[in-house]
Amino acid sequence: MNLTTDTIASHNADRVARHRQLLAPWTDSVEQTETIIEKLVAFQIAIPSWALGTGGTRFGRFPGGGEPRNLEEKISDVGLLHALNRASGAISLHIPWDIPQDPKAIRQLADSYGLAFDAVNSNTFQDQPDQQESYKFGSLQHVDRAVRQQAIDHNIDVIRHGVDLGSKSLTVWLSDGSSFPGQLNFRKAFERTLGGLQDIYAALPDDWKMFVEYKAFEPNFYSTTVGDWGSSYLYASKLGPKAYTLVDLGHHLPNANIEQIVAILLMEGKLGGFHFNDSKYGDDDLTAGSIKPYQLFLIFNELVGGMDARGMNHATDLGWMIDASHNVKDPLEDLLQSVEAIQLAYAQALLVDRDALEAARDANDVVQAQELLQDAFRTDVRPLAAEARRRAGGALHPLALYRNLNIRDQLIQERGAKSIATGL
Ligand SMILES: [Mn+2]
Repeated sequence: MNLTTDTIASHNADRVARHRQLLAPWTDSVEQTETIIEKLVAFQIAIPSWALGTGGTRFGRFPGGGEPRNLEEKISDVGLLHALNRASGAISLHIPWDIPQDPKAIRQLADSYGLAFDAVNSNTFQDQPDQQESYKFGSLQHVDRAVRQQAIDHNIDVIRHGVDLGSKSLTVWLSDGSSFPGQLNFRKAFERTLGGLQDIYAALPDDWKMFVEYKAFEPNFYSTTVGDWGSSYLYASKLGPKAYTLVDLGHHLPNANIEQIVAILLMEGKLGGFHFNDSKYGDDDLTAGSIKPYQLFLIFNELVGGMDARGMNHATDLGWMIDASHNVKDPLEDLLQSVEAIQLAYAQALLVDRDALEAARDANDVVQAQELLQDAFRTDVRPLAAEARRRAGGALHPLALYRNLNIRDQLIQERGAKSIATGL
């Protein structure tokens, strides 16, 4: 469904007086206000095609209805999010769930919503009905050359689909690993995986990036062949300059210091992109910022500091993507919440007084260093995010407008109460 500019304008008209009151202290007295708003306007977060339906758990799935039934409807859903918040201007596809039958038409459709195609994702973690070999014991790490070749061919196929759509990056997440001690020769698994990644890398267009995503555990529970940032960094370094590490916030062991990982990868020029989500226990894929907002802020603090140290463009030099799954929420509402949480953490990180922070560090003033970070984190930057949306043509309060328009009910009428998103 399409949102008209009139709908958004009338929503904003009802709220703009209050919004101006909240924004006034910023424009009156905070020097960086304009810069932060401009950076927020430019900052776009890609929505994964697989987060538009109800994900469920191993135990059950409770779909809310109106899920997108095909790629066109997935693009339409992301277009809707983008119309509301003007910060979701890209979609990340998953092959084979989202194979475009008519790439030209799909590109035009995405274009009509102002959407670009972010990283394309391959899938060798499950068997497809028509495939010859099984990934039960891994894909690129597999002892059988034929299985490895099938996985390589699939990834090259994914690159081709991405090229057709104007994507510029491939994300490879491998579920490869072992569930029991003794099952796998770690060294051989690494070497076979590296060999496969090299073949895929060789098929990468010159202006593309390859993101090597790591994950500490699950679906394998004893070892994972790309298990942590160290192994991802190792693969990416051996592959070459187009290969980077991708950090998924949920893919670490509990209490890992993700902000430090981010700082080191950025320093080495090997951080490629992000999958945002949040978690309490494992790879819970919850709404970004819903459980550990301070961690999200600390990560952005390192991102902003690290990108500025390398003269990088915040909006375009890293891949910003959400990777989440929704069990009990309307997926679109959840994604609106995630995007806003990411914007807020980013804006707070932009507020950090970096010169003062370095001075405090150099003076071993631990208290002051902590104060500087917490001062930024405890600042309510929501008026800045709202202003960025308003200026970009979005809604001051996307979630409120989504609810007022009963969009989910409209989607259920259009698509049915039992529609299931492809891939779920
Ligand atoms: Mn991920």
